[in-house]
Amino acid sequence: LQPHPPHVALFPSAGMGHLTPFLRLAALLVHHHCRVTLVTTHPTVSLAESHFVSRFLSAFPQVSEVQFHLLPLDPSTVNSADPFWLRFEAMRRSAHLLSPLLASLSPPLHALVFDVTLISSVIPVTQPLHIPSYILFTSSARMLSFFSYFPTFASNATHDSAQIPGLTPIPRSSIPPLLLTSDSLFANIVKEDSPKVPNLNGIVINSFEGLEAESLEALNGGKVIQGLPSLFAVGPFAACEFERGECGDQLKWLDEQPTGSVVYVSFGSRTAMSRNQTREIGNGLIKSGYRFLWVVKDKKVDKEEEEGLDEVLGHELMEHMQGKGLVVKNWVDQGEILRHRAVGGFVSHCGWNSVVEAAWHGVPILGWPQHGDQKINAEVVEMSGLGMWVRRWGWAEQVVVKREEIGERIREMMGSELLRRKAAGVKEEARKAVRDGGSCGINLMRLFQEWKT
Ligand code: BUP
Repeated sequence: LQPHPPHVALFPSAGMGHLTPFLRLAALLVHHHCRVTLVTTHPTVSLAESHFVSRFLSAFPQVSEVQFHLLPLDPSTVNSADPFWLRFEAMRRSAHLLSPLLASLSPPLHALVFDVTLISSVIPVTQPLHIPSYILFTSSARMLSFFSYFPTFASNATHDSAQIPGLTPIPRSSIPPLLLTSDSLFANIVKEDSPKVPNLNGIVINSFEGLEAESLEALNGGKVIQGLPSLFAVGPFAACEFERGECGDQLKWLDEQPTGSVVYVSFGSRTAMSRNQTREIGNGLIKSGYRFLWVVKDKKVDKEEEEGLDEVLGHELMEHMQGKGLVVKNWVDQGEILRHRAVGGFVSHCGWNSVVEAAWHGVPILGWPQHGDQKINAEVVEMSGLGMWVRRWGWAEQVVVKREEIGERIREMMGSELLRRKAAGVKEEARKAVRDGGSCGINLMRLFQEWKT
């Protein structure tokens, strides 16, 4: 036990994709005897977030919670209608209110670890209080490279690819479309925050060499930008015990399926597909000939999910799917599903947490990026050997991908012995990273060393 364990506050932003790695990091820090304070914002945008925070706080009574109250946001002053983005902006505009909360914490903080979308609003709070500022970057190291390099890229954004030193070029078609849309909220946040990366004390990331050797090497070698602060790759984060949800029926069904025979399909916590596309996916799954476990989301925010599967999928499709798979509305315990021996492939939007979870379990991915950083993450999936993706499928809502094509690509992924072997190799690397003497422990120790001084 350390005589004076570091006291670290964590300040996540909105959405499960951001909250999940923060709470997994918090669990890791508690495990290493750090004193942890969690800054929470209520009400959360989604129900999934509030359940997750409650479960975490009950599992870790030693973690203190500080509730952060937001100023009201006039949506007409923000160029976005996405509830998660509106929350990001509300948090940015309210960040100065953190100052008295952080100053009153005892013992004083060794570090504040916050979300990437808060860089330019939180640094003015932490600097006068002499609290070292770290971000937990919630996406891939490849995306971090692009984010850090963005000021240079934006100075000549007509290029047909981002040529980041040390990295395989990122084609323009993989860059989040909102970043190429001047005056979008996303573009404005990234324009404001990315030049301030060198002002941070450090960057923590949920990644590891076996998944992202190229980007981690370029970032650590100082190739991407000058003045990048220390990078701590403490991944892979796998689902923790406190996250376990009710999924008895699904596990029972999976238990009855042969090993590697089921394709798991989920597009993450904040992608609502069009009805048309959803029904093509259903028919595509039937055409694939494989058993499936499919999470259907009809609304971006779970609080608004009102209609049942019959309405979303239509009665006819529901009938056709009978006996061929399991369809679940809105949410499953993904950690439990991915670790089940029956699951042989994952059709994923390539949200970063999902990618790392698939890597942890060695489940091959058929990537179908929908928004934001997901194509850049899909490139990582392909480069690492963890899976494949179909570039011509485009962004969500650009085209409706037809059932024949979906079925065919699923068969390709599920039938590929090569993908299975490569994904197993990535899993082995993931497990190596968290073993004694692995990169996760080494980088955590480096971090604790900084927090001690
Ligand atoms: Br949906 C769903 N169960 O049914 P990502 C998600 N998750 O456990 P996102 C479940 O939420 P962005 C479900 O395991 C992962 O840890 C999943 O994060 C879990 O995608 C997390 O994969 C989702 O990063 O966010 O939420 O779309 O793309 O914004 O990072």
